[in-house]
Amino acid sequence: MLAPTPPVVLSISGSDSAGGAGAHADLRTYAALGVHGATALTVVTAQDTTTVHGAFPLPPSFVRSQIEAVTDDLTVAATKTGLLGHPAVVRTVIELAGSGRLPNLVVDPVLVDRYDQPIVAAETVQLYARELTAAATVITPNTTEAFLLTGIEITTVADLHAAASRLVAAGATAAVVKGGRLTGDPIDVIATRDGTGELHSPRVETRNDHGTGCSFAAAVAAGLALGLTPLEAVHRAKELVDVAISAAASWTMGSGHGPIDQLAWRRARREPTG
Ligand code: PXL
Repeated sequence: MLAPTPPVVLSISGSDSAGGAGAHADLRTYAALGVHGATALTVVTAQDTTTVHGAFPLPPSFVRSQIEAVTDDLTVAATKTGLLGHPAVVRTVIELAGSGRLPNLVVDPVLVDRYDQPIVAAETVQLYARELTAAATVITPNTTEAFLLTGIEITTVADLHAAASRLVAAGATAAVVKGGRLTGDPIDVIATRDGTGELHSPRVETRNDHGTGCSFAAAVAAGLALGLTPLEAVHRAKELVDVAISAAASWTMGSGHGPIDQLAWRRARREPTG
């Protein structure tokens, strides 16, 4: 039987030596959703589940070479950006997106670490706020990143709505502001030109949450590549991440924040229930 060719999604993201986040999380998400993942690596990190011991940015010109190698040959249906780091890499993405080479661009603005400390230069943040947001089909900041991009301090659900709307006003087709760090059950807010809506999920008690944001954005990109609308892709991405967090909740991998089980989503759809 002839198998159909899967759509290709390109991740422009960093590598996590412990396999929890970055390109590693993206590729497991693509495998779970049945799309082919290609990568342009931006930064190679030496990290375990507790600490980032070092980060080695690849030369911006070589990041560009990887993107061009992939897009010159493969038909890319969607692109996801994670940790871009250097402003020159952000400029490259803005330029190539403007020329139509990076369709269905999902921007996960990786600007701070899990302790909210900045991990990129101020110039990188400005480029995201002024130009990359406008190029995005979907942008997926957490509350701190949304503050850096919009200037709106987020402490309430109403603030999530305001920040998501602001990002759409700035030119994104859709924006999801992830409110997981607010107290109570996690609420994310999605804004499109049609208005805003909320996505609710139960809070799962687990240390294993590394790569959650990467996986969410990757799942959105995969959904767009498969022909879903931004709203549909976001809802399915949220489902995938919820299933992946629950499935890995009791894993004991390393002494810190372990990975989530993106492939559980695929298993759940294959195994008969009841
Ligand atoms: O989760 C954000 C993130 C993205 N990309 C890389 C990372 C991390 C967090 O550690 O290492 C490569």
